[in-house]
Amino acid sequence: MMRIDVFTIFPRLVDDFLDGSLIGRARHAGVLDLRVHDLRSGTKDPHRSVDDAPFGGGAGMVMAADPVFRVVEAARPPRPLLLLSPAGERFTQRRARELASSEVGFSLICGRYEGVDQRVADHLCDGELSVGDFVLAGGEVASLVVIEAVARLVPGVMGNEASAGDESHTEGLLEYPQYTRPAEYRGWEIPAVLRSGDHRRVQRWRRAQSLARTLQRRPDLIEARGGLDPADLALLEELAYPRDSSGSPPVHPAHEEPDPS
Ligand code: JF5
Repeated sequence: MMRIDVFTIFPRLVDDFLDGSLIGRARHAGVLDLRVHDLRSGTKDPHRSVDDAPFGGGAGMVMAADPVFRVVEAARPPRPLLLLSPAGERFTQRRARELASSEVGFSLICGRYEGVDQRVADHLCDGELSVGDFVLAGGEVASLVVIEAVARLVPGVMGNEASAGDESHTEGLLEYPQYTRPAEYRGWEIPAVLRSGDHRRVQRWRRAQSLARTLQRRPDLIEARGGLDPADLALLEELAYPRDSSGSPPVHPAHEEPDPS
């Protein structure tokens, strides 16, 4: 069973979120061994303080090393042990897959205050992880992001049986648009191709949509895949950017997707 340990000064916040989500099911079904530790249990003073003023002066407080070392050493958590902070390595789907494929699991420390005593990162953790280029009040929400992204990849967690098989050729592209009933809503009709019953046509349309969306919204992702191959280019031209009589590049009204019909 995969074990995930979380170290935080807000254990109830983390616990309540996880139990309220689909992860709670997996947890209570014995598929995931999730252990949330209160960093305040590592304090010795009556005020249970985990923070202190920074050496060198300056505003704010710093999470002290000792409570963190004590609680982590008592728990003997699975490694890698990762500190969540804006200064960490970017957490990506690739990293989620790596963590999900671990036999033993992994552990997360939620930073707080203006930072964490550097000796935690230097002498206790195996690495630092960031969920994005912004600053949170603490690492708790970031830890939930990581746990949810990893847990949904673990077989048996969220009705997850088919693992990643059909992902390979859409890898690194944005999703195509999805529709459900009714076929016409407030005068907006779904693309006719989706009612054609022609599975091959639907698949080609969906891939063209994924490619066109990614090109428009996230050209960096196209670049990262090494550009478009000739087959993708042909599909795009045929279905997403059909040639018109004007010869000018396609222009789309704001908030509308390219009309592939
Ligand atoms: C934190 C010092 C931890 O703000 C974050 C964060 C942003 N991306 N990933 C994590 O964590 C809280 C703030 C300051 C340490």
